[in-house]
Amino acid sequence: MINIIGLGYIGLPTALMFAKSGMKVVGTDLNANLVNTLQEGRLTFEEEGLNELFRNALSNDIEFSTKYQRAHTYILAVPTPYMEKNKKLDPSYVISALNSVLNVCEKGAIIIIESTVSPGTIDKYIRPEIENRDFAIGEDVHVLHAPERIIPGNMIYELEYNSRTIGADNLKIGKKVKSLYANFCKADIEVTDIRSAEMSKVVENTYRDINIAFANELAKICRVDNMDVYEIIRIANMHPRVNIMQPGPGVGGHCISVDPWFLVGDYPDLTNLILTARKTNDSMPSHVLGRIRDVMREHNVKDISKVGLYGLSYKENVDDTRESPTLQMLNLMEDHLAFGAKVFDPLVKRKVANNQYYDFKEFLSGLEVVVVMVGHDHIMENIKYIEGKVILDTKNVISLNNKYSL
Ligand code: SAJ
Repeated sequence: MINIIGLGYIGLPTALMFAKSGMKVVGTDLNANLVNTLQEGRLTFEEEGLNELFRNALSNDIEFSTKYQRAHTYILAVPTPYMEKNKKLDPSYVISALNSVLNVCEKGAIIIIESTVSPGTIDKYIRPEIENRDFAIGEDVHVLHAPERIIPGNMIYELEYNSRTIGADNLKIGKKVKSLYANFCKADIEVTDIRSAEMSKVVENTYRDINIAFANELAKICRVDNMDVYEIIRIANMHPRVNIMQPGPGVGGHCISVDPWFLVGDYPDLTNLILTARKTNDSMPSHVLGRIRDVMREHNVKDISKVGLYGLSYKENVDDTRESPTLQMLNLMEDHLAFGAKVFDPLVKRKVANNQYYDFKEFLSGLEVVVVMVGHDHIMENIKYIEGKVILDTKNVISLNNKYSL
């Protein structure tokens, strides 16, 4: 039996994949509402292919529980935020889950940390916690790090086809866990030491953050002299050794906008580039606000309630609003402009903002300016409804000539 601790964006799909592969799975989460919902056969978030996988898993051997159960293998997929005061990792959720596991686990149990952690976390927090409880690591319990790499919007595919990394104290236990993941993962699984696994995961997301920051800086430069940043990036990327990402209204989600801070927090004197990239990406909601002001001025729109923000999630085709650039911008707007822009997202059904609309046509009614903050497929399928309006397209997804860009 395998026990997955934490049934969020990573833990739940992972638990379902193990169940699909025929293993007995228990999914544990302290949130009783979440567990009840899953027990009633309802999902807690939307994701391409998740419903089908859920139905498949339910017909296999899976159960959901708020109680930690005795098992031989545990996978911890709990939140690992950073602390606002010093940008260092907050290990409290992992430590708490670990202690609950240690209360019930079998001798020789395998404890796999899947949550992204800052490099050194397992040495600094996890090993001492285990040893303080008089467990011998490598005998009474084994501890490993197997960071996930799946991207929201394509998680189910990537669970099966993305390569993975497993950090282990020795090759034997690493290979054992490799064969466990090979139950559903068809790609390469690389076994390394724990510190390298921790670091490589954070490095992957930091690389992406820096690349996006470069694109965002280019967008700002191009704005000054009215150059087309998308055309420039398109052409530059035709060079066989250049691969610049796309500018946008900011970097959201709970990974790319968080993980680089772990390095800044732990190595403040060595992370100028990483910190600057973070700041550049965090400055984009404010840049978009400036562009909204430009467009309003140019079209003599005085009333912010004539402006509508399309998209509340942190990126296209997901309903996740964590660290969403739109929400960051709304916070700024409350400070700088008379608040009142309308907001709408076809995928975000719960209320996350003031003046949020749930019907596209009601949202558009009376609007003069539509600001596209997220490139959901929905907006491309409904371009005809916004054609007559002034459009500020921060994601470069609208194929109309007279639109405004970043
Ligand atoms: N974004 C841009 N420009 C781009 C690409 C993305 O502005 O060219 C923005 C998005 O709009 C979004 C943010 O960046 O606001 C992050 O989105 P994302 O699609 O780049 O990444 P995440 O956060 O959804 O998932 C990342 C992935 N990491 C990498 O690609 C290196 C995923 O594989 C990880 O599993 C995930 O973080 C995680 O859990 O760590």
